[in-house]
Amino acid sequence: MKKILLFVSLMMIILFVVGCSNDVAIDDHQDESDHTDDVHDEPKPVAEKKVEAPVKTITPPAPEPTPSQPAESSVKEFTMTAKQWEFSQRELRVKQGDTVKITISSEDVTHGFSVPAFGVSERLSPGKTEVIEFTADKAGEHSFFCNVPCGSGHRGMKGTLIVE
Ligand SMILES: [Cu+2]
Repeated sequence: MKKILLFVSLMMIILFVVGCSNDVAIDDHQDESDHTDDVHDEPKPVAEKKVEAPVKTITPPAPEPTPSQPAESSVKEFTMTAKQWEFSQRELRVKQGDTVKITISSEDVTHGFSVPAFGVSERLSPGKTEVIEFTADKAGEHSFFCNVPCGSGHRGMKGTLIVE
């Protein structure tokens, strides 16, 4: 008797497991209601379409050339004259690293041409042309002036060398 009971319950269990796993409607395991399989089957939730947002690739701006590597240096030539009491050019503009070449002469008395920032100090004797050359390796605004006393307007003989 015991064996039969065991067998029957075993069968029940197997049926139950099979019925559930196969999703096959077995009357025993269905509700008393008249639900048909179709109704019973819940519509599978439609898998949400993953709309992938367009990936925004943010390109970092190209690194600027390092300031320690100045662009091509070149020779910047200037021709100037000195006279009482001014230089023919009050502003010279160059790029850092440029070679500055200044051809300069005096039109009257002895003058001087000095750019302390670059160790330039030239005496300009009348009738003589001097060529001054140096490397503008320091950025900034550097003053140049006459450093030979030449009269009442001597102090006004000055200008600016701009190194960018
Ligand atoms: Cu002077």
